[in-house]
Amino acid sequence: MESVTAARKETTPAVAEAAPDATSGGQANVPSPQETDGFRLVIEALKLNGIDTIFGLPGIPITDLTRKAQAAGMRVISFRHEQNAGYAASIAGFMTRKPGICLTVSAPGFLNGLTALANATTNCFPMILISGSSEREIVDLQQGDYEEMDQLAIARPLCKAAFRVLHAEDIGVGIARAIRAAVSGRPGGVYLDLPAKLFAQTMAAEAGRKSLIKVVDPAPRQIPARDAVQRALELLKSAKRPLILLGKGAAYAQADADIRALVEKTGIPYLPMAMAKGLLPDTHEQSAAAARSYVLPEADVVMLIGARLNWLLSHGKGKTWGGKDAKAWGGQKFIQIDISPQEADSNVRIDAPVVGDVGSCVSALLAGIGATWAKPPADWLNAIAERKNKNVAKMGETLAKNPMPMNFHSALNVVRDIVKANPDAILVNEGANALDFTRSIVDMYKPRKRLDVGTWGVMGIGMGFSVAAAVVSGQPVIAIEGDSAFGFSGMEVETICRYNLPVCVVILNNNGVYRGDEVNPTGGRDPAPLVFVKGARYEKLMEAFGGVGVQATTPAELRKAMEEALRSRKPTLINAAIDEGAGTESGRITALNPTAKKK
Ligand code: OXT
Ligand code: ADP
Ligand code: MG
Repeated sequence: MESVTAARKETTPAVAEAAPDATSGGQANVPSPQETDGFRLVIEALKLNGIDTIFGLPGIPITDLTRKAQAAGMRVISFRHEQNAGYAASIAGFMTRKPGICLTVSAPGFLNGLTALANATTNCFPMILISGSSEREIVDLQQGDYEEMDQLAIARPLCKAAFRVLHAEDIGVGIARAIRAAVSGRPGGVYLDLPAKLFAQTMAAEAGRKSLIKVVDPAPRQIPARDAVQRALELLKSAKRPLILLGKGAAYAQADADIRALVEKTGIPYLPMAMAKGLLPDTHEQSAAAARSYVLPEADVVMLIGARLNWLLSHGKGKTWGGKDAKAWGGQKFIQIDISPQEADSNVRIDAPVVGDVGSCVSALLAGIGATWAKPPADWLNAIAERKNKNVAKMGETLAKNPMPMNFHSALNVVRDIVKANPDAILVNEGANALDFTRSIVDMYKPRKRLDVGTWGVMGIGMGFSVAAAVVSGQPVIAIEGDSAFGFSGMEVETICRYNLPVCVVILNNNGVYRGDEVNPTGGRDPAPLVFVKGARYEKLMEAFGGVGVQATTPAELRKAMEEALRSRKPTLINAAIDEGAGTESGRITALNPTAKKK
């Protein structure tokens, strides 16, 4: 820190400014060896903090930043639309616990990235959206600058923190603050505004180097209070029908071995939220996923680990939890492990909040459990096993059918086998029916292998997540996409081909949003609002860029194409033709969809 003040003293009077995109081609404004500039300082500040990848889309004023970052050895992944770059950055943050970087141009590029920033904040994914911006003095007087917009003000309510850097010597502090804000406490999105003029500012190279900050311990452990842990253990001990709920905060924490030990040592059945699937293998005997609608209302003590009682858990009350009506409490007592002290009581009373990071909390609980912890009563475990076996057998029967055309089950039966044979592959998933059926049919075997629409149920994450997952992990990616969902980011198949990523996209194509068989009730020429071109050949899109395109009309064709994609690691798009009448409105969340009263 000492160096920043020193640097400012030394250099402020000497800071030079020049128009950055006068540098296009990277030729002009090259600082002398004794000097550095805004471009270099941004890159060096990121690299100093172990950030080696940028997801973005070039243009004024950040074109040279992308070039120079690549020249400096960073991985720069260029997208076709900033929203997809933003989703890529956010999921890279989730997978690595380092902030994912999305880089955009000003106003429209910034706005395109903003949805992903807001989504990252909602999902507690650490990400930094860095956008170039136009001339402050013109923007603030609203004099009509090129891509004029007060970006900082617009971003602020949609993210955890928003900063602007005006002087080259403050770049180190700006990046350090952005990193800390993104990953400390509850992770989230951060906006960093870099005005065009900043990039070409020069300063003495030595002072510039000293102004950078390597962030020490960016996400400090948060140790839970001993009495909070004790309270939680006592409540858990008193339970007759305990249940553990694992959320994506638990997956994010990368405390996999301790979480598994806690579940196994207590013998408590657990339910994984969608992105916590695989934290323990879905085939684990303590998984209650196949008895969800039984365990939620029947449990008496529920321990939430990195999961929120939001809409996905019916706010912890109502009929899902055995309440008498939609708002009534079901009688459960809750233990909640969360890094955010404000999360407890957000929906129902939390009897034992344990505030801290999942790793520290779980290890404290493990220490408190000791060697003599009694397993839950056998009648509870047996009752769950009975429901579970019934559901699994029922699912088995459905999966064994081979209807023509294919339905979601017969297609996903193939995906289920392929994922089982390739447990390191990452599964990206979006759609409505395509999402819900995949979640319950396709078992996951390892942590953080399932990436999906998350807290907002947002469509459009598909190709951005796939690109980032492949880039960050080097593992093959299988993207199971509804045909509508795919459309939100489909152009990024070019990105997948350009970087030659091992991504196998499977479109479960039922010709529309939810299903494809609706008709215009007026008999007019326009199609119904939810249906698409029948029998669209999405696989041609992948072929257009040199990837492999396959149309699959049977499970056997789908299996062959997926096996080949995983073997070859070539970008592949399989267009799986699904019965257009197979889906239901909004998938499993039909009840959330208001419909006009039927006469
Ligand atoms: O216990 P019960 O009997 O109930 O059974 C449960 C489990 O016990 C059982 N189960 C199992 N059985 C046997 N074996 C195993 N292994 C097993 N595992 C589970 O199965 C059932 C179900 O289990 P589940 O899933 O755990 O339980 P449930 O009750 O479903 O859980 C509740 C929820 C809420 C947690 C769960 O449903 C959930 O996570 N839902 C997420 C829903 C979601 O986010 N949906 C996406 C949004 S929908 C909508 O908004 C769409 N839009 C609008 C739009 C959006 N979203 N975004 C933007 C930017 N613009 C617009 C659009 C446009 S979806 C959409 C496109 C849709 O069309 P597509 O073509 O893409 O997709 P298709 O529908 O395929 O055509
Ligand atoms: P899900 O949708 O899987 O239920 P949510 O996104 O709703 O998961 O909840 C995740 C929760 O995990 C958030 O409340 C967040 O504060 C918390 N969280 C995130 N990272 C950590 C961590 N390292 N330690 C503790 N809690 C965390
Ligand atoms: Mg569809």
